[in-house]
Amino acid sequence: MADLKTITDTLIAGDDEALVGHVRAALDEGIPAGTLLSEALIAGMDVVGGRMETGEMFIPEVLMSAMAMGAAVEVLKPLLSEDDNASAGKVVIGTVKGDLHDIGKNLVVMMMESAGFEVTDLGVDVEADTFLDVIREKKPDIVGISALLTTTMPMMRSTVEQISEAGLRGDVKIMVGGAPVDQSFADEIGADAYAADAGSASKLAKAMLA
Ligand code: B1M
Repeated sequence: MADLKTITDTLIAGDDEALVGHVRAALDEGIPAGTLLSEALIAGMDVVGGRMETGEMFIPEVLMSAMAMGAAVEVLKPLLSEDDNASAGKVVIGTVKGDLHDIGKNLVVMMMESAGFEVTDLGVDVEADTFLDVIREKKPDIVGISALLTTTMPMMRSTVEQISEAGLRGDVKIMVGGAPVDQSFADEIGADAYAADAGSASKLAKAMLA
């Protein structure tokens, strides 16, 4: 019997194989994928974050938890899809320059793809120039920018500024997100939208283009 606490503990321990086994078992027992994601996995990453802050966990251990999280998300991915798969629009997304965090951004990609968006994922540590080049090339409806560090939030601001300075601001809507970002920061830097989590990011993206 796989319970949420076992899953959280296994994620914190960074044991990817055991975690995938527990997640599969929990799904077999009828626990919904969304519950596993939010109440066991994301909750576990929050514990990891707290331990990282207090020095109880170090970067290599945090990375193992992050890798285990990625493996578990792969199992959940097909089950988290939304069904109304009309072609919803084009999205270009990336984590800003200087920031290597991608778990949350990858969840946003997953939810947007499953909601029918064609997503170009630029990965992490993305220069503003790369956003500009890809906006020109792909002509997306929405540009998504993620930042997980307070120290990379200024890069988010500067990326938005550079999109404006390049004369591309009228062509795209900009959505921002990531743990340190909030609505007031999004307003301050002139983004069109802020989403607190992957589910609301995909819903908001649909609403923005409706
Ligand atoms: Co980092 N890290 N980390 N880390 N890390 C945090 C963010 C931190 C809060 C931990 C802590 O101290 N408590 C802290 C930041 C403090 C701050 O800025 N004030 C921190 C730090 C300090 C660092 C380093 C500087 C540590 C060091 O080297 N001394 C370093 C920086 C490296 C760099 O980026 N240059 C670093 C490194 C790393 C690892 C590489 C080890 C690893 C990342 C692995 C990876 O991503 N592949 C890592 C991890 C795993 C974390 C924590 C523990 C977990 C992040 C995560 O994946 N959360 C994190 C603590 C925490 O968040 N509790 C921490 C789960 C994820 C599902 O949530 O990313 O918030 P989140 O995404 C959510 C929403 O934010 C939203 O939707 C997602 C899903 O619902 N969202 C969007 C995200 N992007 C969005 C975009 C949108 C819309 C919504 O629209 C476009």
